[in-house]
Amino acid sequence: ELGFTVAVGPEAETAWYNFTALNFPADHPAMDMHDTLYLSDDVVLRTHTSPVQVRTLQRHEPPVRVLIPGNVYRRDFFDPSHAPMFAQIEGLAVDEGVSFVDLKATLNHFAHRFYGARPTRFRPSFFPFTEPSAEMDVQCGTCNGAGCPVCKGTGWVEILGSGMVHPAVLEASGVDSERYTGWAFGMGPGRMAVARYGLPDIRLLYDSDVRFLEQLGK
Ligand code: 2U9
Repeated sequence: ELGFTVAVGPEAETAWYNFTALNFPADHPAMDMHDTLYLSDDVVLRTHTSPVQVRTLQRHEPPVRVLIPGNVYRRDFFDPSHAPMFAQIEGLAVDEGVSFVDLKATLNHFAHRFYGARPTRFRPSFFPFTEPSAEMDVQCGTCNGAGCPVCKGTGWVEILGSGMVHPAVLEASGVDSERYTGWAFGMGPGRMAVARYGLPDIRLLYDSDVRFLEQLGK
């Protein structure tokens, strides 16, 4: 509805596309073998879909408005609530004169279309690839904000992370950061489903229990 196109890219990525171009400092803990699956010294299974945005910016002059769905890999399967592979949807908009106002308006529009007319809020956050950064919450649909186990008593559920693309990321992708600005977001479809349908546990989505899947299909 908003003019975004869809792009995809490789699941095996160089460390440059996965980390360096995205402004991760060389000693960032995410680059540790403990957190990332390395296929060789400089090739990893991507830990997010962000390398695809870098590739898109390298190939296309702005204006760019793109959505990137895909599977990503992390080594944190030590705790039963984390899976080694999960899906992400990221988005990126880069053009002249793009501001945080565009980020808030677009993400609020999305939240209202997807979750219904529920209040939203933005909280300051940090990511290496965006500055400033913000996480977005939607009012808990299970308790309508009163506080319940689904929202851990807060009345809010986190639905995505976002921010203005860091100038160093634009420059690494071949974009003139004096001329262009951009914003980006990332979210997990599993978490989106939990918030939208009031599911009690994200792991239900991965268990392949036919009794659950039949209810979700309706
Ligand atoms: C480029 C520039 C900026 C993508 C972003 C997030 C914030 C984020 C998490 C959401 C839930 C990952 O699946 S999750 O755990 N992601 O919070 N992602 S901004 O920013 C980009 C991407 C590419 C070139």
